[in-house]
Amino acid sequence: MITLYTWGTPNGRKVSIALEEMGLDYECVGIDITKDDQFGADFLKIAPNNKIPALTDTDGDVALFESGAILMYLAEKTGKFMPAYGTSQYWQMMQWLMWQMGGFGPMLGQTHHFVRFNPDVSEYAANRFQNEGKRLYGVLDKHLATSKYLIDEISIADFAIWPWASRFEWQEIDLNEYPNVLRWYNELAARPGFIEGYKKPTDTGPIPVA
Ligand SMILES: N[C@@H](CCC(=O)N[C@@H](CS)C(=O)NCC(=O)O)C(=O)O
Repeated sequence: MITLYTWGTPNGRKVSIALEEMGLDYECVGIDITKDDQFGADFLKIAPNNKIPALTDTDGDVALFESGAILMYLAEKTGKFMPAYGTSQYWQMMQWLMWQMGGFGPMLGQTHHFVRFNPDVSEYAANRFQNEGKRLYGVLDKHLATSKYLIDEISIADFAIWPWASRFEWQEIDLNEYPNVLRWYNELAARPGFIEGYKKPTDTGPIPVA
């Protein structure tokens, strides 16, 4: 049995979208990070970094945190959404997954703090993270001008990046300025796996439309 410990955030939705797209059975446990559930003793045993998402799988006695590691585990388990190890497509996929984990997620997460939630605390920080966010959207747009997905086929790299783009309103990003991102974003937003995965652990309303 797979259990996903999650909350309705981009990092959490990466994994619920992957589970839906892969057609795996799973149960969801809501970890309300606005109420400090992530510091509960039982959760910390699975996720000592006190952040969602985390996942356990009784098939293999697995307990994992870090969304990138969880996506790779699920792709390996199912043989879906990840090219064969060692192929050039595998390394291209890995490159974009790492780009998300090291840049698109962390930088946009800071944009949420300094542009949306605390716009007055530091003009320097707000400008720095918003400019970096725009630069990253530009990189993504340029790549998607010649590639349908992050690699030739839809992969866990798309599952990792898309939920961060779905917060474009919080980031004060106009997706119409990034037409290739918009095309990719809308196509994925219409997939049943994305629609269902976006609702976990509780339905917070429809996917934002740009
Ligand atoms: N690198 C981690 C980041 C996870 C993360 O930042 N989770 C946030 C929600 S999106 C969280 O649980 N925050 C609670 C806290 O920092 O106490 C991953 O990709 O899994």
